[in-house]
Amino acid sequence: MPLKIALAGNPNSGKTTLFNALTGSNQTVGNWPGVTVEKKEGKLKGHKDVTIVDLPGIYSLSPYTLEEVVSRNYLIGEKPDAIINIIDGSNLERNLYLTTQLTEIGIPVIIAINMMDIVNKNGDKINIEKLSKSLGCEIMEISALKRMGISELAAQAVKTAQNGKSRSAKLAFQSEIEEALKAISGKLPGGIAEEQKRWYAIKLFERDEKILEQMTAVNVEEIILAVEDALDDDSESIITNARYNFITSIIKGSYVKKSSSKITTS
Ligand code: BGO
Repeated sequence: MPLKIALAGNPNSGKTTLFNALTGSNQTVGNWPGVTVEKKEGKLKGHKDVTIVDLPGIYSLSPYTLEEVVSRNYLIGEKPDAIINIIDGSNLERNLYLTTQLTEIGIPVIIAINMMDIVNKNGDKINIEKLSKSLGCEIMEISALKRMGISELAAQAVKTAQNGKSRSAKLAFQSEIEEALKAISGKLPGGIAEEQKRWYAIKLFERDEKILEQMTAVNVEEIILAVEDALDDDSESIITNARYNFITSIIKGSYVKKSSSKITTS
């Protein structure tokens, strides 16, 4: 059965280097529908029936840049069989912000921690087992530049895509928000796949302009206002802060920076 695997990550995470390593010279370049953002696809080396779709480099799945909109429209609309989320291991905290969103859209995610040559050289330590547990995803360590761990990543990505099951998101928001998301989910129009309901509910809670335009008949303003009142913040910041708090808590348990453990004498 043909499989599609999307490659997603922050700009400068090494996505192009990884895409080239996974596909070799077997690539086609075009544009995403209706926009002049480049779309690259390629067959996974050694797997004629597996297509890797390179998404634009993004920091988030918000509706504010063309790249983010293209990426999320593809992920939500086309539902690839899996996502390889490449993250820069030397910049773990910042890169995980996107990860917390990719794991919410009902598609299996494999995380490829890139730049491991730099992480190792710096003497930093990532506890992969703990991080994997906290995020609910398989994690592979790679260096796209040094071509390290690429075949293992490819094999795991195919396996995950074939299996087809996404695990549920590990980020649980505080109870007021979870209750609001539940109430919003109950108001979603018919025809939305079960595994995508949480993503849509979060976007509506954030008053995502693109999703509000799509769902003009859904009125969730009262639900949002009640939470904003209770937590004394606007709904978009409430979600953003919760993501950063989650990331801080999991980094604490799974990442040790060598330099931070040194005792300074100055
Ligand atoms: C330059 N390890 C190391 N050390 N570097 C890596 C790795 C890795 O595993 N993977 C990628 N890089 P892109 P996006 C560069 O271009 O694939 C490097 O934006 C330079 N260029 O080589 O382009 C990669 O597609 C001059 O570095 O990322 C590239 O996600 C000096 O990370 C950069 C130093 O990779 C971004 C680096 C003229």
